[in-house]
Amino acid sequence: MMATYEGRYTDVQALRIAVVVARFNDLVTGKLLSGCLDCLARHGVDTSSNSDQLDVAWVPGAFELPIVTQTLALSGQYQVVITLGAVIRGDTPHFDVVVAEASKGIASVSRETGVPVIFGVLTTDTMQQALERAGIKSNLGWSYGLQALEMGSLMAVLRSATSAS
Ligand code: INI
Repeated sequence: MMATYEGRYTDVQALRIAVVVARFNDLVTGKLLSGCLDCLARHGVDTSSNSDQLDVAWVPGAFELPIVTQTLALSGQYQVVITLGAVIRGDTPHFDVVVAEASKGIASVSRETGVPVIFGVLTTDTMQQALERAGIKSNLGWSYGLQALEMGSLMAVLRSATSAS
């Protein structure tokens, strides 16, 4: 019989979540973090300062996201990690290098550790475009929070289904 696997947004009690945020362009990344935490809180995650469900790590820039994400994923303490960053082409001669290292690094951490990692790095041509995606028009941080809940839940469903058969 065909199986359909889906993550839910309501299975939050069993999740421990880490968020790794780049300080570079923190006008943008701080807003992404606010949107992300707002989404998690509205879905029942304890985002208070004494939370046992959520930890936040700050790194200098998007280039450093993979190594810290890897350390957190390997700790075995988190079911999902969210990365947040903003790389802006107009201000960044080595835009392509930073974006390539961040994206490849984050993808490989996720595959190699088996911990889902949400790619929340905005890559835009201008600061205006980044701000539009971080709150002026919509806040993609909110979507990254939702995607984290879905993936944390989906991986739990898959693990349980595949270990039972
Ligand atoms: N880091 C970013 O997150 N965004 C950027 O736009 C950016 N620019 O413009 O260079 C950036 N650079 C810093 C980089 O991520 C590292 O922190 C730095 O090179 C030290 O390794």
